Amino acid sequence: MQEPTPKGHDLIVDDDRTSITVPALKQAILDNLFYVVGKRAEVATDMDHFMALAYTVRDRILARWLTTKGDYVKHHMRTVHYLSAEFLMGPHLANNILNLGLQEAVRQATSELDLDLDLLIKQESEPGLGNGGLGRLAACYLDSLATLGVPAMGYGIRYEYGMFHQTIRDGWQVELTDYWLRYGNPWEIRRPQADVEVAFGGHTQSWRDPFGEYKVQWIPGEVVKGIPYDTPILGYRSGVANTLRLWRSEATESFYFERFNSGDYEGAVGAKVFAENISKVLYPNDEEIRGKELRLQQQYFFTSCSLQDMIRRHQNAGHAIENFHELCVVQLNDTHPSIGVAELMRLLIDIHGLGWDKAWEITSHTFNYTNHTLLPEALERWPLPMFGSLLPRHLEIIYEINARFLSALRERFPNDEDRVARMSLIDEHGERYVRMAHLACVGSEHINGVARLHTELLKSDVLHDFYELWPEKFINVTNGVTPRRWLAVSNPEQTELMISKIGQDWIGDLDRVSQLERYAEDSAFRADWRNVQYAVKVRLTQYIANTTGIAVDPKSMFDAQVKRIHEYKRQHLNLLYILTQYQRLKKTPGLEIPARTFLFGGKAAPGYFIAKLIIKLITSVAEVINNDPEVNQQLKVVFLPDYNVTFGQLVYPAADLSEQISTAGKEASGTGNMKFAMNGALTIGTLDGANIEIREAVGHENFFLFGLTAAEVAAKKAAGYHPHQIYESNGELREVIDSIVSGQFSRGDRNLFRPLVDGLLNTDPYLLFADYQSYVDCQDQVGKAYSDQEGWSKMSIYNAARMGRFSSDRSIQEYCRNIWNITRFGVDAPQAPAGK
Ligand code: 8GP
Repeated sequence: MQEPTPKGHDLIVDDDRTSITVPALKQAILDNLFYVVGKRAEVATDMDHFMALAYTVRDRILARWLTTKGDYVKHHMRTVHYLSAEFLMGPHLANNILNLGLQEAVRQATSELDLDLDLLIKQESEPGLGNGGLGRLAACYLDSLATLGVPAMGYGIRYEYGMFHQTIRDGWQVELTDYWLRYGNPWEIRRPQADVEVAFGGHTQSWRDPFGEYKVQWIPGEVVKGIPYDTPILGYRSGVANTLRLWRSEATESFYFERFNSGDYEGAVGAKVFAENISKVLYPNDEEIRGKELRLQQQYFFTSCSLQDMIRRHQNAGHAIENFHELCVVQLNDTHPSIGVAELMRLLIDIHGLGWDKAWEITSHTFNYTNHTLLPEALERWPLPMFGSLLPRHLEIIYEINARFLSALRERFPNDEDRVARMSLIDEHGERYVRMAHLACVGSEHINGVARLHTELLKSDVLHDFYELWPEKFINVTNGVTPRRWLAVSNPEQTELMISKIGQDWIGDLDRVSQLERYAEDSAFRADWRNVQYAVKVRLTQYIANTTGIAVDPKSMFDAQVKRIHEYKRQHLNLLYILTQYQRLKKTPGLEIPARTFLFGGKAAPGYFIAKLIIKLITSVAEVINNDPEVNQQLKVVFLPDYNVTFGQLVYPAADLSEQISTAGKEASGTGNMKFAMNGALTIGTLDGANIEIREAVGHENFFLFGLTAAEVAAKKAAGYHPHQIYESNGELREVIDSIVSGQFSRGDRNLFRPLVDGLLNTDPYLLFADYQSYVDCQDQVGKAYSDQEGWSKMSIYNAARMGRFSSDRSIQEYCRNIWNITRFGVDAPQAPAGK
């Protein structure tokens, strides 16, 4: 074997760790099985073989990874640091095989070893280190950053327990812990030599140094260690592999032993528990987390680790601290890492000795903030006493930032103390809070929303005062999703058909998918399109049968709503239509409607009672309808338990109809809407989030629109909304609501669903009743349209062909151009081999 040389392309040595010939891959799988997994082939399990294959693939990424890192340093490239409390990566194996261009070779090698590649792929437990949209967006963005060759690094937390697993017992959601690391994680590399220390609690001391300069020292109460775990993020055929660096918290030996040696055993154990708890578990809340100290510890922990790491790498590369913001740009994925603004100030002033003004210049040119929600209750704020006792030095810094900010504000808007109070970093109405969104706004160069409407609503409403002060900071970047995972990996059947007509360039450049448009008018292609769709539906049908025991008909329309369960997303509006159809069928047996299978999937935050009750109502309605022979040939309702990325990969390709039915003005963007449409599903949706832009792109005639606009919603609420009147005046709605209350779906229990129904009748904050008739009419139109299969296929193809804009590659290019000021892409790294 040749000795690898330490530089650039020469790192690729054609040996059994890098060669991609089929015999070499076979040999490598066997070698890894024996030497890394420690098993003989005769006794190896599917999991052992998965591990051996994963190491084989990782070996083929490593040269690209190390070369990429080296190139970024060598060329002094401006680098994006994407800070996110969540990265919902999904399983890596199939995606890495695709991005390496090794699909055919690996399939051949495994089959010659008598291994079933699809079965091995299924062994991988997904790292569920996120709740939903925000975490999955971070993962799509990492894929695009590497594909485009943007110098970038993801930073987050290596939660030991990720998003809980959901099972359904007696129709209710039950949460089980997710120990995703049980069998080990073949993708990550622990780097203990790059550890950092993070302090908490204690107090500060200040003094004047001999030159009269004001100095502060933080004497912490606890110190913990952050250990980085690195995962390579390979671009699609780009030759680039960026890094996702996740931090694990551990006890520092010194703190532990100090207490141990002085006989304070409890204290020693306590310090260890404190430290290890920080990265123990992901909070399973998708929008709102209130006052949880551990959550603030997590946020500060990973943000501080990441900033210290960035500074160290910056200085190790020979750069002066004063130039930090020229080479390092930070994107704050929501307010979760926004404590970084105060932390970078602390590091620059207290540790690196810069003055306030220079430190502020650097800080305010380093950060950018993405907002992901319009729900006012989801804007993070921390009770001041808790914040001050956990981060005393940061509170002082925030006070100082605030004092300077407010005095500038008073100069600009004299005699407007209401405005000052509204914009202050400290909420002083009653109990005092630190407002994290305000800290992010003040400390960031750019602030962005995630769809056009969302950004407009930030400007006009949620962050209106900041927009008036700094209009130039606000920018829109509509979300996107990666066509690699969400089309090429998850829908091989459709991908194959598309490649046969328009080649494969669209996988790396989704604008090219528009070439598919001309096939919409080709009836032979439409027939192929339907056959592919049918095959994909059969795949999901088998899965549904295996997991839920429910038999669904792949010829029925698959109508899917998969996303977190939340009142504003209105899974219960979908239910109201299902029940309307149910009542109609009961009244008029044999009513001509196309058979439909309603698919639901999604988790409810464990403490969110109404969301859990919505799940119970879905499963209860499913039980009644699926077992009613009068209707169950035409209607089926399925709740798919434990919805996650892996599962999404099965559902998006199989859907005919995508439900995007949030109350207008509530869904910041949505990204599931994009995944469905790319896979050829038609959307029924409101003018909310990115639906608006999707409808513009695919054409109004290829989208089922209903409901009030955001402006109409606001006007209706302002005028006084009376859902009870709608209930009184709409016969079908009244029957549906009465049937729920009657106990028809709760074995006679008239109280079970009362909290849900009473909420709708009395306040209905998400305007289900106001949109009910419009939704029902629109759904009836959908049914009619589906009966015309030729017409439906045309619309489906137009949807798939016009989704180029919603690739996360486009979003990332916009971030590079409009926010990060990154113009240099790519590295010297060797390109991935050609091939499928
Ligand atoms: C989500 C938004 O609800 C969704 O519309 C958007 O597409 C997605 O972010 C990506 O931009 N927001 C969250 O997931 C969110 O706020 N999660 C926080 C609790 C973590």
